Amino acid sequence: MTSSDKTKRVMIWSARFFILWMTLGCQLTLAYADDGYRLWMRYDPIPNPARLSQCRNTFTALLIAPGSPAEEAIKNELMKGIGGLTQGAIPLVNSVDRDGVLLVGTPQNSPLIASLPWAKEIDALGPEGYSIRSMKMNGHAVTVVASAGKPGELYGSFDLLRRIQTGLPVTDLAISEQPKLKLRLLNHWDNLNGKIPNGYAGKSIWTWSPAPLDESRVRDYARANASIGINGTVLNDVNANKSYLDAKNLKRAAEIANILRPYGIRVYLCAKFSAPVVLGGLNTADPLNPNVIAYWKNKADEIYALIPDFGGLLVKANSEGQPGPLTYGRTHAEGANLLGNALAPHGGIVMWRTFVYDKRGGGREGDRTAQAYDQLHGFDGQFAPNVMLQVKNGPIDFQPREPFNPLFGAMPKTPLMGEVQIVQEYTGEGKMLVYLGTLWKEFLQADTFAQGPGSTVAKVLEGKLSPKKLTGMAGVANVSDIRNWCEHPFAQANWYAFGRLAWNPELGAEEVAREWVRMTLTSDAGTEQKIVKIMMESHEALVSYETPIGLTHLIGSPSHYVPKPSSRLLYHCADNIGLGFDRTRTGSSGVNVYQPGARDLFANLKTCPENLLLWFHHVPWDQRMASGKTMWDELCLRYQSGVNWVRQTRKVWEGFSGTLDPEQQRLVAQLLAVQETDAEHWRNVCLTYFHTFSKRPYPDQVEVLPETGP
Ligand code: BDP
Repeated sequence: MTSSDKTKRVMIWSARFFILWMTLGCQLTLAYADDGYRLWMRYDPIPNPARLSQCRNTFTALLIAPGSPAEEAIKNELMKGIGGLTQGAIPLVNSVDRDGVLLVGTPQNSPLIASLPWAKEIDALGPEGYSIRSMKMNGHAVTVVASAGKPGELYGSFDLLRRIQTGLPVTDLAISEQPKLKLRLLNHWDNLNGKIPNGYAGKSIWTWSPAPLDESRVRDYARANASIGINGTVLNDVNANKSYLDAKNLKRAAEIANILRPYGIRVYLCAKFSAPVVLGGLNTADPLNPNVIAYWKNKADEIYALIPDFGGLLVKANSEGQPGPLTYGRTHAEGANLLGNALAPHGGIVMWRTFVYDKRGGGREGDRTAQAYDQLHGFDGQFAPNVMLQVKNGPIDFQPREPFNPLFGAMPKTPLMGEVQIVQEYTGEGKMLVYLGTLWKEFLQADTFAQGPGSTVAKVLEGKLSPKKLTGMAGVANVSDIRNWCEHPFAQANWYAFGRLAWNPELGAEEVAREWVRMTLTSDAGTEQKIVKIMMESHEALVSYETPIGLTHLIGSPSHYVPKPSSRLLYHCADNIGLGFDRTRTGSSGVNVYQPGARDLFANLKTCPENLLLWFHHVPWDQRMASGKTMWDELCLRYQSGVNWVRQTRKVWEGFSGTLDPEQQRLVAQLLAVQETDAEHWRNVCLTYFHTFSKRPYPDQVEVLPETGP
C-alpha cells in the first residue's frame, strides 16, 4: 500500500468514527422533540379533522369489567390511546347508555358479551383470539371487543388502537382474529452484569438484585410486546450463566414475571446444561443419572413455586463451548427430554436449539451447513411432547442471506420453533437502516418441498403439514435500556415486524412496514410511500454491498460488522477459476440435506436461484449470468449497486427535512452517512480481495478504492 493509500484509509476511518461519535453522542445527551421512547404507541392527536371527528363519535365511553391487573392494563391503554388520539378524556361507564360505547370483555366477566349471539364463535377463537364488531345494543351504536380470555381482550384492544392510528375503518367492523403460532417469543441475549453480547445499543432492561428493577420501563416493554402479540420472553443469553437458576435471581425473574403477566407475557429462562454440577454440586450432569434427574425435578418445583406460569427453558447445548449431553456420551434427545420431563408436570416446555456443530455430534466434515441436520434429523419423533427444537432460519448463522435451514423440511414429527435475529448482528448492527421484514418473509415463504411443492416454512411452523400442539417463532431481541430502545430508529421496525409476523406469518412485509411508518413516523401519504419503499429495498441493498449472489460469512472477528473475506476462504472458496462453495456432488454434497424438490432446484446451476448461486456452486469468473454479464462483472456491479442505493437513499431522506420530526430525521440522516461510508468499505475490501483471484478488470461503473479494512 502506498503512503497516499494509507493516508486515505486513515481519513476514511477518522471520518467514520467522527460521524458515529456525533450520532451516538447526540443521541445520548439531547432531549428530542420525539425521542423514540413511545415506539409505535405514540397516540398523538389524529391530524385529519374529519377522521378525528368520526373517531370521537365512534368512541365516546369505555365499558370494561373492573378488577384484574390484565383488565386494568387494558383499560389504561384504551384510555390513554383513544384519549390521546381523539384529544379527549374517555369516561368509564357501567352500561350501554349512549352511542359510542366501547365494550371490552369476555363471556366470563361481562354478561353483555355472554349474551351475544356469536358467543360460541368467540370461544372458538381461543383465549388469545378476539372478535371486534360494530353493532347496536339497547338501540345505541357500540363497538365490542370480545375474547374468550384476557390475552385476547388485550390483543383485540391493541388491534382497535392500531386501526385508529393507521387510518383504517373504525365503523362497520366484523373482525375475527387468532394467532397462527402459539408461542411468539423474544430471546434476550442479556447477562447478569447488564451487558448484551451482540446488542449494539445499551444495556439490558433487566437488573438483577441488589439493583432495583426499572418497573416502569419493564411495563412499557410489556405494552409494546403485547401490542404486537408477543407472549413470552426469555430473559437471558443462550450462553447461559448458571446463576440465573439460583434462588436470588429466580426471585428477580418472578418480579419481572409479575410485571409482564397482565400483558399476557410469560417468562422463560436459558438453562446451563451443567447446572447440576456447577450450581447443584453434583459430580455429573449426565441426563440419565438419577441424581441429575432429581436435580432438575427439584429445580422445576422451585421455579414454579415462585413463577406459577413460568414458560420453560431454552437450551444451547454442545454448541460453541456450551456443555450438553454429548459431553456425557448421551444424545441431544436424551438431554432435551431430561428437562422436558422435569417441566412437564408444571406445563412448561423446553426449546432445544439446533445451532450445533460440535464435532462430537458427528456429521460431515468441512460443511457447516449440513452439520446440524446430520446431528439431529435422525431424532425426529424421539423428543418428549413438551420439547421443541428451536431452529435458526438458515443453516449457518443469521447471515444477510441464507437458504432456509434444511431441518425445516426434515423433521415432520417434531415441533419446530423458527429462530430469527431481530438484533442486527450481521445486518448492520445499530448503524444501518435495514428492515428485516422482507428477509423473514423470504424465509417463511421458502419451499421445503417436505410434502411436495408449496410446503413452505410458514406451513411447517404453523403445523399445517403435520399438526402440532406446539408452534412458535423466536426472535433475538434488539431491546435495551437506551432511551429509544433499539438505537437505530428503524431498528424499532424490526421489533414491530417480528411480532406481527409471528402472530401471522402470512402478513406481507410491506403492509407491516406501512403500519409501522404510519404509527411511528408520519401520517403524510407521500412521505409514507417513500419511506416504505426505502424499507422494502433496504435488506436487498445490504446483501448487495456485503454478500451478493449467495456469498456468506465474509465478516471479521470478533466484530461481525466489518468485512474480512481473507479470513473466510472456507466459506467463499475463491480461487483462480471462480468463486463459491460447491455443495453439489462434485463438492461437499451438502445440498443433499434438502428434500428432493429443493435439492434438485439448488443443485442444478441452471435452476438455482441466482441470489443463492455462490452458496451452492463454485462458479467460474466468466460464467454468464441472467443479465448476460460475466459473474465477475455482475459481482462488482452488485457491490456498487448496494453503495449507490445508500447514496440515493440519503438524498431521498434529506428531502424529508421539515416533513418528519426534526430529531428523528437528523438522527437517521447521520446514520445513513455512516452506512454509506461502511457500504463503500465493504465494496472496497471485498472486491479488492476477490480481484486478487479473478485478475479481471473492474467494470467502468465500479469505483473501488484500494483499502483492506481495519
Ligand atoms: C452467534 C453469536 C453468538 C451466539 C450464537 C448463538 O455471535 O454470540 O451465542 O450466535 O446463536 O451468531 O448461539
